Amino acid sequence: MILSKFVDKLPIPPVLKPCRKDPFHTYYKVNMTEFKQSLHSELNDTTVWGYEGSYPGPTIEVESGEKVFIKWINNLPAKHLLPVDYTVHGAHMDVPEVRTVVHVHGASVEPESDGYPEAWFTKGFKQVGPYYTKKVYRYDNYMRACTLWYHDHALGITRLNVYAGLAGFYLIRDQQERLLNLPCGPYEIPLMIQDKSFNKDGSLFYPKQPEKPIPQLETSIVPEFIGNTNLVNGKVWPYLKVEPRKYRFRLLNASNTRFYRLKLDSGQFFYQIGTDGGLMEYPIGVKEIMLAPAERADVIIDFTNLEGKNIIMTNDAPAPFPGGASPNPNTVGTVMQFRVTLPLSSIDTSVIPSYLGSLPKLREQSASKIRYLTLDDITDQYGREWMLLDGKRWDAPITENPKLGSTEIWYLINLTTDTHPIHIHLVDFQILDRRAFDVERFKKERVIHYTGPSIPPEPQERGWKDTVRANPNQVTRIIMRFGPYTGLYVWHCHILEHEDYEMMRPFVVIR
Ligand SMILES: [Cu+2]
Repeated sequence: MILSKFVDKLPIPPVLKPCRKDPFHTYYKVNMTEFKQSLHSELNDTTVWGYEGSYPGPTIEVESGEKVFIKWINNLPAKHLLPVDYTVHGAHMDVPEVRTVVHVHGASVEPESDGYPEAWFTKGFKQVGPYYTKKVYRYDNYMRACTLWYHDHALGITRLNVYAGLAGFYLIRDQQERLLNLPCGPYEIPLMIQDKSFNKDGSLFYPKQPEKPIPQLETSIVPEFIGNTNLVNGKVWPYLKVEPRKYRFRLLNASNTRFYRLKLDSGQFFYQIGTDGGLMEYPIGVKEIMLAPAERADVIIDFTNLEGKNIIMTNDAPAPFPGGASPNPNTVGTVMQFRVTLPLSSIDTSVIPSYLGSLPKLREQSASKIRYLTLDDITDQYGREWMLLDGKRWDAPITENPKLGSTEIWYLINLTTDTHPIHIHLVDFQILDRRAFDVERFKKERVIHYTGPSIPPEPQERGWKDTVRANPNQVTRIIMRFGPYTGLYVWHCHILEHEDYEMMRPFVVIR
């Protein structure tokens, strides 16, 4: 059964209300529960997990510099909604099946509040992971305005917890951004894009086995999850009625594995104004936006003079990326529809500024350490594909130990055939370049022989990033400065099926 497109209105997640707010701090409580929600009007209501009874979770909006405390509360059932693979690290039979820990993706946060994968907790904090330290997380939000998101990060079941619905937006605002007069209020809308598949009864489908099942195992992790529908803000193929004016959209790819290359079927431009870490220096007009899992793009779409038009946002990124099949235009090649059918309620005085603000550039010469880190593809004891970072498993001793305040360049040497979105907690980085190299020779000699010129980051990536696409056959170089906190964090591939199966490493910032 193929669900009809554009029959459901785009939901817009509510903005979370604080329990307390005074000039010095803001306090929120966020409950995780299981409930039923309509994800498409032709489907029975679907059992999902969400924050504060909402999937996606409510949007958390904070001001730059605001001190925010959040008590994340697990009120989920003891049995997981989706098939758990007990052979995966941290998800063995010795831990409770349902564990949660929340990470605000892209935020610079003290280590105790960053959502370390082994700092999980169960319902009522009855059981906690070995790295659990506290109930109430603290967010200093000293970063500039940017589009972040929060999601679950529990070791070994992140893919299942996020797929079940545990994700929401976290927006930081500031005065500099306000002065730019960007589209705001009802004309600023977050769009969380995800792929999912459904069983006939409307329940979420997540595979128990890969395409070639592992006979020894009842349930096995899959090397990637590719759904057959697209959802935006928790609805399959929704529509949004818009006025003939400019809108600002915060685009987020919150899928487990699927990459999106978004276009508008009207052929019109997206005016991209921001990357993962906030505003770019100048807006750029682009016909397509590429988003790997966890990447964001802050864009303006101008519907002025398009009264009566229907515009479809499409996707033509192969899945898995880049070697997989192209999406069927009738299904996952479609994302959502904009209908320019609302009357103009007031004159559009918002602008697409020609200049957004200065961006300091991190200089290569300022780096005190260079790390060469491979992305590897090997095979586990069951013959399953096994992706590692620098040939090491999650519980191998820590090898990345940057000094507080120091600048480092990381060479991400991709020896696999997939693009991996590499995410580093705590810091924003800049992409220096990508460069083709001889993979086979590297595997033999462990030396990089470049086979092509250095390719600068795409214009869409020229800003602060926290997730970078490391493409196959390329060395991707990023530069970042570690701080302002010391302590234990993680870096990992954001394909959640990879992250859950060892493609994640701890790192420690030392004094
Ligand atoms: Cu990966």
